[in-house]
Amino acid sequence: MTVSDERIMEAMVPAGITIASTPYPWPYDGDLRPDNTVLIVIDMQTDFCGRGGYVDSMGYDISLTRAPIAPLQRLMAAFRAKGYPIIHTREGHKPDLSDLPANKRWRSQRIGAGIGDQGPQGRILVRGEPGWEIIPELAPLPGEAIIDKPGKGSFASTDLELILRLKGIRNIVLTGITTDVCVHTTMREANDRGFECVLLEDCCAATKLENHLAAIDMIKMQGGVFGTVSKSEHLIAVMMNGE
Ligand code: C5J
Repeated sequence: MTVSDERIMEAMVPAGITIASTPYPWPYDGDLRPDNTVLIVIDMQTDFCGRGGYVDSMGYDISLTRAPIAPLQRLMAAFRAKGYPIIHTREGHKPDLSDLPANKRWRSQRIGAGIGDQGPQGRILVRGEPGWEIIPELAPLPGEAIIDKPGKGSFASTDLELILRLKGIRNIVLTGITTDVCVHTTMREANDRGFECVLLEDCCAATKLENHLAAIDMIKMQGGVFGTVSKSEHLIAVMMNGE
């Protein structure tokens, strides 16, 4: 980088409030407030991180997808204490499976975790079943929106965008599971709709560590192709101390 490149980069650091993140401080323009910023907690359901749920039934190690629980508890406490909104999502299908594409069901059946089939936590990924519930450690509080989605992205076939626009939200903090599937899909959808996104890497996880790391790396390409990546401690420090 030349001296003039460094000057250009310095001039582009915004004057307002930002958090340390890679590849750029977030949000890009320093406009971080409780009334324009939301935390989205994606799919922290028994099916994705509990014993006998969908991910467990597929044979993956749920200690990976449980790793974000403690950091998320701290982050959610900070959001609630400072009056920032939280939105939760749940992946799942109607009991009659009318919103379950045949190919999604077929693919799950092939690996022994058929969506809609009976499992130890009730019918797999079906709304209203025990496995579909958000885990008690991260239970939503009354007044926090819950988005039920039939797919991987949180915008497809849901009213999430309407809710965000009506609230005046423009900054989105992305967390939850899994980094490479539902979190990434939601981040891409949000970025394409003009939202300013940060993913908190300690508050996300995948069914395979390499996929979590690769998904994080992808965000950092092209100057932040979908947004930027940070850790919860940086955001909590700014929210609690105004640093
Ligand atoms: C998956 C999700 N991995 N919540 N869903 O099927 O990421």
